[in-house]
Amino acid sequence: MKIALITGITGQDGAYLADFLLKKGYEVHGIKRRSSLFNTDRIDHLYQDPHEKNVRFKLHYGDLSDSTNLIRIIQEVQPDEIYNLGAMSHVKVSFDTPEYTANVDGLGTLRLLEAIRILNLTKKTKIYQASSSELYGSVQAVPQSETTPFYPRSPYAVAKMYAYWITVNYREAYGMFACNGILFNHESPLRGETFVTRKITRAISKMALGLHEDLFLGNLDARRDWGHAKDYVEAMWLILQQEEPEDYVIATGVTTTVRDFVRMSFSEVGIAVEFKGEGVAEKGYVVSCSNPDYQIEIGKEVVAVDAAYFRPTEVDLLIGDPTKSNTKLGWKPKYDLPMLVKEMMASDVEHFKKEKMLKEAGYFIKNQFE
Ligand code: NDP
Ligand code: GDR
Repeated sequence: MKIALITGITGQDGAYLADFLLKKGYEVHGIKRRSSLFNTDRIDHLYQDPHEKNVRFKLHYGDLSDSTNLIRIIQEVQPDEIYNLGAMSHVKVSFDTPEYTANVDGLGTLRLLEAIRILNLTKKTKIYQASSSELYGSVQAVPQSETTPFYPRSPYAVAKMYAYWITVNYREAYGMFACNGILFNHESPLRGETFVTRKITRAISKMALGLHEDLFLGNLDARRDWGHAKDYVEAMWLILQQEEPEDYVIATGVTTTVRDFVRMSFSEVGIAVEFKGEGVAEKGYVVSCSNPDYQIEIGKEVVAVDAAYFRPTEVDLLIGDPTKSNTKLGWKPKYDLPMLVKEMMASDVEHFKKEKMLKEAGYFIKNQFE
């Protein structure tokens, strides 16, 4: 039985990857951070009582900023494969916490690579590094491929650039099976709630159900190559199953503006929205509603721009060239963007329908101190 260790197992990708590897027959270990509230919602369905026999899913407390902790866990687990998904992954937040982001997203990768080296596991343990399309930053060429030059535009991207190159360096210096997956944006119903796609699908679901009024966003012109996390974790695994360790772009090859993502999400609940105005004065208005389940006033302003969500330096356009992963890995995404939006909207509508029912039945506790 192969053994995998996943950092960032409580995140969106960690949850999908853990599920994927368990189905492949792996023993899966994950590193979770200590938190004052439970932070394992996304993986609770995978939990196995440690008192049972043949437990194949185990969690360890740890942190990418703590070398000795990482060395101890890797020594204990003796993994065949490490997937380094742990990171402070929010680009905008990295401008507020640049040093912490560099420590975890940049040096965290170094700590793992060094742990493998110190423990003499360089020939046994393969490592996948979660690199990002944010490395391309300021557009040098499109579509972006494995050979497009990097120009990072945020503390997050600069930290990930260090992680990218230290992974390449350990591969070349010590012959380690260390690979970068340069993944373009990927989303799902499990996406963190402050990333733009999930922020949009949550707000629109609430609006349609009469639970919420408006949606404030930043740059509506930004274009992203959005795929589904479920497809992307399969690519991570494929990258570590190859004969030779290499770096791969994982993308759909299609790019869409934030504005169009908003339109597509509204249309899932039968609402058509038109945008008027420019820059910070741009707003979205309801022009029609064809779904009788949802009552929304025609002409209502439902989207507005708030400059607070602008980034000091923005990444305007991402569109990946997945030729290498399509041909060498045989990887092809099963989801396109309309399917992704449909799934995210259906999941959020379902969630907020339950919340609405609880609220109406008087079970919704707003403030436990009231
Ligand atoms: P999430 O933000 O959903 O998950 C991040 C995970 O990292 C969480 O489990 C989080 O723990 C954990 N983490 C944060 N800080 C630390 C730390 N100091 N030590 C250990 N673990 C930590 O991200 P995604 O699942 O979306 O992304 C996975 C990885 O892929 C990240 O590295 C991200 O930067 C990268 N990436 C993501 C893309 C995307 O579009 N989703 C695209 C390209 C790259 P907790 O739950 O406790 O916060
Ligand atoms: P990104 O994702 O920065 O690409 O990083 P995010 O969803 O945060 O932003 C995408 C684009 O939307 C614009 N935007 C907004 N973004 C947020 N979060 N909130 C808003 O209100 C808003 N309005 C407009 C942004 O300016 C941006 O252009 C994600 C993360 O998962 C990274 O970890 C990963 O490396 C990259 O994707 C690839």
